[in-house]
Amino acid sequence: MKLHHDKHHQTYVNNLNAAQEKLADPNLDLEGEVALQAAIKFNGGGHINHSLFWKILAPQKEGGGKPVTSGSLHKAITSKWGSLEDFQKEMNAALASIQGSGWAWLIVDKDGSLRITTTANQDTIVKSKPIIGIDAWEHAYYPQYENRKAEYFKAIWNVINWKEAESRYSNR
Ligand code: MN3
Repeated sequence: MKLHHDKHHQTYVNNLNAAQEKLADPNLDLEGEVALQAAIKFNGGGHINHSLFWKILAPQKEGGGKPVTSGSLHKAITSKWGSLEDFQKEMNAALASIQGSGWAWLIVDKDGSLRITTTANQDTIVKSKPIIGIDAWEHAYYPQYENRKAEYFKAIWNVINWKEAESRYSNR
């Protein structure tokens, strides 16, 4: 599975920086400030989401796709979903349910419980900690899979960095 994201991640960063720069203008009125919030939410979310995405993916030769079966995350997933396969099935169903652009997430709530959720556009996870995030924007799969979205959702598990996921969960 190829990754195509470097340039477009930079675009979110550039647009975030531009919006933050404008926000720092002492002559900006309140209307201007409010208008910039959408750009900050979108591009800031895009930056945060992709920063996690790159960490949570790894090429197969670097261990991508290889579940860590000894750790606390694996234990928590199998106790909630029965098996890793059943968890992946539910995550893929969440990915498939996204209308338009968005992300699917495995998150851990403050009480330690795991949950699958989705966000629209570049909305990011606040208040809970994302463990795995999967980009379900068309740009994430179209270059390699065209409209075969389900194939992308299946293949993404071959490059999930379970070591990183485990460490995000156990260091929460
Ligand atoms: Mn993307």
